[in-house]
Amino acid sequence: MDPVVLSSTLRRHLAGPGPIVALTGAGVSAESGLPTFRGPGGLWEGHDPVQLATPEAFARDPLLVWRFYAWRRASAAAAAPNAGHRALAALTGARPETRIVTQNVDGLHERAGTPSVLRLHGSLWRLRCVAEGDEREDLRDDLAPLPPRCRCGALLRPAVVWFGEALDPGVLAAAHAAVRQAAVLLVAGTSSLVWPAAALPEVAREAGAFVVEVNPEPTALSDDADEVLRLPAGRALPVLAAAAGAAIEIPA
Ligand code: BV8
Repeated sequence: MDPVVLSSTLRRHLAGPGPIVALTGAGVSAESGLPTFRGPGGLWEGHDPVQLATPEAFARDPLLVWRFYAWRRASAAAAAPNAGHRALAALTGARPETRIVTQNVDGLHERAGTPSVLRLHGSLWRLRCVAEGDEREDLRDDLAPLPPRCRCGALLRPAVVWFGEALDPGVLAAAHAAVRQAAVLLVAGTSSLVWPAAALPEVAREAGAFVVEVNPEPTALSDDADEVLRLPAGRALPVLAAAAGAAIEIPA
């Protein structure tokens, strides 16, 4: 496989001062075997995930939505962080001002060792009581009988942000603050179609960040990125992290 070659401009930006921020999407977990939302295999039992990830679907059929999320939890639990997740964790270790902002809910950045991940869309590993509203971490392998219920008797739901639901304002504000400070924004594994996450690269650019897209396919962001690496995240992120000072082996 040809080595990943970075431009001198990109190398200069990565080696320079200032925080590096990564905005990641489902594509960063693709090499861990987790299907993306819009890619091949993105369907679950013939259902479009986007149609299931809504409060309306949950209200209509909580059991169906919970079967989908129980499958997502089992898939994520069986998956391992890949070289892309590990590279970002190593970068955070080498340059502690690095921030990882993710749209993913699978927990693989955390399992790779990234200490504090800004989770824009919540987590498969946290549940919320629909009556009391409180959230709790729940790592159980098996939540049967589905749909799980709170001690109070009300339904529990995945503590993720569904389509049509507002993101946590504190998390969104922290993500905006992070990208506004970024010297370099790495946008990896996202089709840049889902708002308000898709607004973050423009916020970064307007504040002076050098924006790099890592994606084997063109996206809605590609024309506005300062540099595009048409590569899978598992190949590109280790090289980018090493160029930014992380001590990691570059997979052959
Ligand atoms: C909001 C959690 C307003 C759940 C997710 C009508 C009504 C209401 C809102 C809207 C509406 N129409 C539009 C909207 C806005 C809507 C939106 O953006 N819709 C899109 C479809 C147009 N947004 C919302 O609803 C947001 N909320 O607007 O609220 C509001 C405000 C105030 C008060 C009330 C309401 C909420 C959006 C969050 C939805 N939740 N996830 C779950 O995961 O189950 S989004 C979900 O889909 C993911 O989290 C992720 O964000 C998104 C998928 O996007 P990607 O991550 O980019 O994945 P995708 O499959 O698209 O692309 C993968 C990419 O990876 C591809 O480009 C591929 O080429 C690449 N790739 C593949 N392999 C690799 C790779 N890259 C690198 N390496 C590889 N190996």
